[in-house]
Amino acid sequence: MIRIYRGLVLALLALLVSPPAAAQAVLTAADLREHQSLDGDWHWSIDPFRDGVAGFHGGPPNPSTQRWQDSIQAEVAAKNPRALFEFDMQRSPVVRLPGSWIGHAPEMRYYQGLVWYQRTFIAPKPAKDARVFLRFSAADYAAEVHLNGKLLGRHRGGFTPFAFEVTRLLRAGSNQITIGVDSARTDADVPPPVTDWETYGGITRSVTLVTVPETFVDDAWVRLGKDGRIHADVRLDGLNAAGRDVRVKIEGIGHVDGVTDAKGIWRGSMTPTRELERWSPESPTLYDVRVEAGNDVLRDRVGFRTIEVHGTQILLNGQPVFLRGISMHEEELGPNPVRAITPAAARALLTEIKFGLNGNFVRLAHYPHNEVTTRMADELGLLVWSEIPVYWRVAWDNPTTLAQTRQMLRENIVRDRNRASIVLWSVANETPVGDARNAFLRTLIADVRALDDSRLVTAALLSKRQGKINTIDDPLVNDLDVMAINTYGGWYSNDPLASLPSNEWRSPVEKPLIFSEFGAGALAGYHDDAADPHKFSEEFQAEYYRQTLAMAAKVPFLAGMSPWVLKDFRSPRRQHPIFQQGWNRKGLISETGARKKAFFVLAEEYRRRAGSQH
Ligand code: GCB
Repeated sequence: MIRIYRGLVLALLALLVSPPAAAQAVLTAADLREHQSLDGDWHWSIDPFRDGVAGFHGGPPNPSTQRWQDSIQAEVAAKNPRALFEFDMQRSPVVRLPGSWIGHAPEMRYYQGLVWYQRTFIAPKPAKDARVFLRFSAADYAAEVHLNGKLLGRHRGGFTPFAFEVTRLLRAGSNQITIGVDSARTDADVPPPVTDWETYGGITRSVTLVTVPETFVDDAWVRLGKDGRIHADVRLDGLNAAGRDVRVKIEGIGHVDGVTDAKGIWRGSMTPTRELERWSPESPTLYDVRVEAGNDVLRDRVGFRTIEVHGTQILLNGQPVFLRGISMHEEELGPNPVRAITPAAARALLTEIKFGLNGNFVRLAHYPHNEVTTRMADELGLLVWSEIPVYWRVAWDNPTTLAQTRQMLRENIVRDRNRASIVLWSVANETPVGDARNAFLRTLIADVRALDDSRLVTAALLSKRQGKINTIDDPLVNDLDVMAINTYGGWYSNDPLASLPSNEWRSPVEKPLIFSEFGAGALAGYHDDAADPHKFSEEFQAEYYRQTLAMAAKVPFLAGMSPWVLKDFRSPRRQHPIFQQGWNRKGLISETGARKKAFFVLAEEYRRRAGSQH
């Protein structure tokens, strides 16, 4: 008993002496900054009972299970015959990161819990006027990070970046980094434990050491306002952040100068000295942008465009645009994806949308995707719907859930608000109407507007159907710029497909609507040429698309669609032994990229719509 008590006191003291830091920097456009990649070979070790986090009585973990110890376990044991380790990170197996652990070994396929990763790296001693941050593009779902035996901090939320300053902790020469990643989620998390997709626990995105000058541009947001001027918000971090000269330069367009306030913040705007080539899917022009402050230069590639709503239309650069889209998960093509999105993997998926389907829009469901993907959308010219995983059953009354969700939303928006491709921020998917839910989502909507007033806010809502009449009766429509509905008549209902076009849609407000989902499953290669084809055949899916598209064509306030879904994706809840085998089969292409019949139906519809748009 006394030992347990002593353990607890020690644990509390340790917390007081070195409180685990929250993520410490935004590091906008970090992927374009000078950095050392820590991707590559890492040792890994599972810890199913979390012995590395706490002892079995709940106190601090026993030294024999502390994976992050700054030691070479075999050397310690060689010198000290009584040393006890119940792990040995340096002799644990090695995998290449980033990539989910579901690909590490067959027994990891459905593992939910804690896994430790460790590697060493050589770093020079940081220059006197430099600062170094350890940045994670994402770790799914919760992470704790240790450098040379010291806890740097923790992060929760598997889809957004976080960074810890390590300037003073780095050793000249060899350094050891250890990360505990825990994929288990509770009802208080977003997303909650039950979803319709694979969790992909682990370090799924790049790890880098980013070097910046002592005072640096931590955040810069540069965009075109509806007034035709370019606006910039800049925030410096460091000892000399206040009263500092700042210059924002746009290649071939001009520059604007200013001085930061006492908090290191400067906001300014400029009239472009030359006609801007506006970014659009047809012409995805990006400009080199430099934000200069003291010794720091932050570089980014930014497109300039406007997006707004007029009545039931969405206007891109002042012109009505119909969003010819598709939804997709973050999962690379191939028989055995591990959520490792390289630029080539992102390009392969987005190219299929842009040039295969004749699309101009992608819904990145159901959580913030890799920054590689949003950059690729900028480059290729695809409008983007970006969302956070407020999905199905969320703990609306739990203040911790709300706080965590707001943090995730902020991290997503701040990471990506320089991406011209992103036009919609979505705050939820298929959440049942109720007071607590409405209040929760309204807080998020207000946050979006405070963080970024230049884009549109949406959410995928549920609708009500009586006979042939579908009504959007969610009070949230009043708060959103664009309404969105997921509709599965004919797939999850027994309606004959031929009856779908006679469905009618009614809206309580004069706003644009997007069909953010509709879809039907089909196993690539399964054909049924009967007049009334069976579900899961390519023919059923193709006919479902024909009829649903005919329904959509009759909705006057429809401004776009992102059917479900580009590619078959892993979903542990989809266990039909013949048709699904752990995959949600609503893809228009199979997991390896084979195009199903419905692909061509949608591609033809989009070709027709693209033609009539000019
Ligand atoms: C939905 C969900 C999506 C599912 C899809 C389906 O409404 O938003 O996450 O995967 O339906 O296939 O049922």
